[in-house]
Amino acid sequence: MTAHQVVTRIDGALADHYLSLVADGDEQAAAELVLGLLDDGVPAQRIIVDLIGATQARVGELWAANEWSVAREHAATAAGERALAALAGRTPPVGRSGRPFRGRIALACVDGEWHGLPARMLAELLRLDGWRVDYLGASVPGRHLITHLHQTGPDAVALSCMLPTRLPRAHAAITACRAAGVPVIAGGRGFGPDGRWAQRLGAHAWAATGEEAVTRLSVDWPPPYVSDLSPDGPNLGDEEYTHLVRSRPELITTAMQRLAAAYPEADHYDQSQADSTAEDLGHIVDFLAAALYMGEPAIFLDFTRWTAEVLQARNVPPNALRAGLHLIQDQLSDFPSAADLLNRASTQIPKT
Ligand code: B12
Repeated sequence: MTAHQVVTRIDGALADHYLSLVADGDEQAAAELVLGLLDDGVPAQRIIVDLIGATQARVGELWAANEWSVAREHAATAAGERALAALAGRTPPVGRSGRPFRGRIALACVDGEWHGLPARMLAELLRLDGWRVDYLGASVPGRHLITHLHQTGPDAVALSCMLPTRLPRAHAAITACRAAGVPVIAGGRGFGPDGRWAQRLGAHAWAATGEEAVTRLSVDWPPPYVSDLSPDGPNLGDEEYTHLVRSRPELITTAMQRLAAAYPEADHYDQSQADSTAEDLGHIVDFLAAALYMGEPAIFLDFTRWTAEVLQARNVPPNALRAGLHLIQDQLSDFPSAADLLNRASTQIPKT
């Protein structure tokens, strides 16, 4: 593709070219390509969704299939962030054109949620639609979010959660926003298929994509204010959930100490393999805790199924994951729901 070619739509060849730039970590070229598209008249919304967003999804697939290292994924994500920032710099906010804003929105990722780019994309889409957006960034602790609400009095909070493990924190944030009288629109795949967990946590609305959120907020916002949390709310404070959260460090340390006995290949692990294993055990505990909190086995079973595939792509046999599950399960014999879930996860992993 040459610099002077006029491009009016995003097709496969262009997407491949952009992917090759971010694959190379070439932030500058990625940003230039995006600005060139804007100059050629491609709407900013299409660039955000069909190019930057769609490429991120491909980046995820390449990492999961072990074709890309974590470092390469990080560099590509950084290039995507730079391209988005370049685009934002070229499209001034409505307020500067003299037209009034539609309203003001505080947009934040849930505490512990580091997937900032999807939320940043949403921020730009909302801004392009005429909202004043306060983008608070990744991992925003609930108390800081609430302080911000009191200082700025927005019309809505948009809360992003890409990982189900952050749902307990999302619940706390949504509850606090409701108490402050600000309606919440939730989004991100962490809220489950069709956003089914968003409503149970008390969110006023949910949208699958940034564009859907733009439509939702432009046609029927604010929603009728509902002061009570839905009656089938999650098991906040459930004894098993609380135990898992409190004993997380001990569960992982004990599992690591017993690992070589349960899975002899681990005896030869180098430091980085041992670190990855400890990290994976942490994810097992976190997803298990989230599944118990929400009373949703699928949160844990989907995670273990996906982890088995990711490990397989890295030549780690299913038995390694099964051993990890058993090592946690052995420490939870007094916790029937947790033990049952670990058992179910273990039986669904392929034998070889
Ligand atoms: C880049 C990336 C990262 C980067 C994030 C950097 C950054 N600055 O964002 C880093 C390296 C930090 C990362 C870390 C992890 N990641 Co990651 N990551 C990704 C990846 C490849 C891309 C994310 C992205 O930008 N997607 C592009 C956008 C467009 O996706 P989107 O979901 O369609 O976004 C739209 C909607 O979600 C919606 N939306 C988003 N927020 C909101 C909010 C509101 C209010 C509304 C209405 C809508 C809305 O609008 C967006 C725009 O249309 C995805 C794979 C993927 N396919 O998405 C995995 C992915 C999200 N990661 C995953 C995981 C598991 C992890 C880790 C746990 C990995 C690990 N083993 O350590 C950690 C956890 C970190 C943490 N605590 O947050 C999983 C999550 C699985 C799950 N939900 O159970 C995914 C899906 C990979 C997978 N399984 O295929 N990750």
